[in-house]
Amino acid sequence: MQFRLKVTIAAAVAACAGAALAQEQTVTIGSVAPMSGPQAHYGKDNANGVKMAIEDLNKQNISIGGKKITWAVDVEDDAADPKQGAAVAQKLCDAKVNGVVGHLNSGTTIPASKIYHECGIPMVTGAATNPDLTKPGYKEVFRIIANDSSLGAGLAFYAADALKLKKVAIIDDRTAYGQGVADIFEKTAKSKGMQVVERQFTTDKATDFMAILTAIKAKQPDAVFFGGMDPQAGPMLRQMEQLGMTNVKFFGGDGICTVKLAELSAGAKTLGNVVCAEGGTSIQKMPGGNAWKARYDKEYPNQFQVYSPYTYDATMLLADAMKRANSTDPKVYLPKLIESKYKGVTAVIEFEPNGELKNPAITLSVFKDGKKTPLN
Ligand code: ABU
Repeated sequence: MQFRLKVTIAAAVAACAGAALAQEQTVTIGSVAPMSGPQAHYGKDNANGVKMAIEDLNKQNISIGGKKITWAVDVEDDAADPKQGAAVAQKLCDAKVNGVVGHLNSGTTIPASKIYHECGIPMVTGAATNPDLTKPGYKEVFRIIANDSSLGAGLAFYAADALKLKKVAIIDDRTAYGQGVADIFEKTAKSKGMQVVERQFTTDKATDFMAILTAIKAKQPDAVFFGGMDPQAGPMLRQMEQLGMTNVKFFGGDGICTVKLAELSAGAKTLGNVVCAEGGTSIQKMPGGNAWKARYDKEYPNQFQVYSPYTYDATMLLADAMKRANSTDPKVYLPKLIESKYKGVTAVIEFEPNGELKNPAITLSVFKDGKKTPLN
């Protein structure tokens, strides 16, 4: 009799524990960016934004579908490499993560988006800006930052209308981002009557640009436009100074609009010639941007670059759609994402039918005394 009572109690305890477990669930968000190699500083910044959002979500004691949610992040490294990006996307599909924030580079994000589409996992990028990303119309793909059509054209308008520049040379790194944004700049610059006196190419691994800069110098441009990232832009600015190109403006998109550019240009005076464009308003003008940045800096000192407010918002946006759907199942909450009207740190996020951000802003910045300073 005593034995039977013990068994009954044990069974009851086990059932209660099972019931408690059944009421809890871990929701995992994949965060993908280059975490190694020359672009690791961007990746760290992106992952920090996701981690901050995950911490905030865990403080909110959120229940979805009757289950208490523990929020988790799976940080993956695509090394800015399209093949590794595809492999990581497949890994996250196989792991059945609940959503993805990323990738960072257009060259990894575009091929990865097809994989997320095929496995039905929503992805939100706050960094990849090539307009081709949303052209296939995959319903799983969202971007919460202005794309290169705005960035490249905005810079060309500024060069022509505000600075009255006439002759420009263009360099790109042959990546999906670098080539794409350079093409848009070139087309717009020509439409504004500017003369493109030279077009040169490099790679996203190069650090020696003396040969192409020498060819460009001979054409006496008023400005160089560079489609690429800061690990190239920094040394390029140093080499422009060495070649005496100290009066030549230097334009670029969000890929060079980082805090790190000042460090990578290692004191070159040409940093003062930079005009860069990034999607969104400056952090100082974002609603709650200064307070958010102060929290970020406290938690991740000296790691802020450019996209972390967007990866923070992207994570919160996924959680918001899950809450509204009362489900963490990608198939169930996906239709809620396109209907988002989420008041984030960066903006009120609403989408066009193709997953692009509605009414994206852009900000132009210069570097004053080595510090990135918004013009608008
Ligand atoms: N948006 C610039 C850096 C990321 C990319 O689009 O490749």
